[in-house]
Amino acid sequence: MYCGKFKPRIRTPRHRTDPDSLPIMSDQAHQAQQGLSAEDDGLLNGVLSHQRRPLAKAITLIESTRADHQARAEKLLTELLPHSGKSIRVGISGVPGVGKSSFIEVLGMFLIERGHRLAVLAVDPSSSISGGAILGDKTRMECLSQREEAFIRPSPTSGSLGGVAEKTREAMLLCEAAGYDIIIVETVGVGQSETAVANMTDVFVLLQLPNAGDDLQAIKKGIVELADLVIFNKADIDPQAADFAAAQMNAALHMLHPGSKHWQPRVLQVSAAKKQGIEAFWQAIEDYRQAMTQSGEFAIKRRHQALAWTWSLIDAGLRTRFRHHPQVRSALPDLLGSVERGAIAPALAAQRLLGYFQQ
Ligand SMILES: Nc1nc2c(ncn2[C@@H]2O[C@H](COP(=O)(O)OP(=O)(O)O)[C@@H](O)[C@H]2O)c(=O)[nH]1
Ligand SMILES: [Mg+2]
Repeated sequence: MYCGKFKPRIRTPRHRTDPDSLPIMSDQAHQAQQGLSAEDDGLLNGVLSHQRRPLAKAITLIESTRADHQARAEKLLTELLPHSGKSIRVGISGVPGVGKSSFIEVLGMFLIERGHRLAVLAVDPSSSISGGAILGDKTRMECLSQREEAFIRPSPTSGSLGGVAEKTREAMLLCEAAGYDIIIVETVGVGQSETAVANMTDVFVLLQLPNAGDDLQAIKKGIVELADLVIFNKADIDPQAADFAAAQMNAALHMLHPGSKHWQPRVLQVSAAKKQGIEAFWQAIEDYRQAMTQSGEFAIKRRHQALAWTWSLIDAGLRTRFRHHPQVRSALPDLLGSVERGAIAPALAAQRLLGYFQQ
């Protein structure tokens, strides 16, 4: 495979790894760091000096369900958090076969040539069931994966609390601390993964095929309402069909999508295979970022996302504790059975179980 279609530009990269630009640790940070083992200290410094291997190891640590690993991961995250946040987080969603991997590969090469560094994370709701069949088979991204400026991480199997995206958010923060200025979170159109990804990214992109069936599915499932950009890929196959689909989607978006005061969702056409429309796509992302930053919405959205994330972790944590509570555990099967048989009202069963939990 030939990996160099975009002509390299002769100009200084904007985001190269310059030792002088790396964060210098404050005394306070040094003190806090005392809590880290020598090994984790190595990981911390490795991540902060933009190395891929320590980053991969740090992500493995946060993905681990072992209690001792989680304690280490928590400390590491605390150290790295102040260095996160300086990126644009792009969610990309679409059904298997729409061309997500192909598009991200081409987009990634385009961005690297403009001096960016990008991390690609996958959220795959199938991974815990099938070992990642939906995304895993084709996430190779051959050209991109050879580049030092790219970090590609397939989906972890689902985390201890069962959420598909549970660890992806933390992985994203680690990637930011490792100097990636563009984070792409890829997901398939299955289950709740789209909402989860839309809730952790700044801009949500829906990749579509230029045929009406695909549009209707997305509209029916309410995904279109999440999208800031709708992209028709494979526009090379039948340009007329792509024009038609784009026009229809435009009309649908005007009806369905409330948009925001400063951004109305856009529809674009691309071809990952022919490397067409990539520059226009990135321009739309830049326009979005500019409009949202100028209006202050960018920061507000991130703050809301952080709060919502905190609550969803609390919800998940409470649920786990609830299920592990000894009295709840022993009473649960009988009470649920009674609810099923109609012998007890759901409200009463819930009230009793919550009562045990409070004891
Ligand atoms: N003609 C054409 N084929 C494409 C385009 N983008 C992707 N494909 C093909 O569509 C298939 C699925 O692409 P892939 O990137 O694996 O899709 P994913 O499952 O969404 O990641 C592959 O055979 C690609 O070569 C495109 O723009 N035009
Ligand atoms: Mg793929």
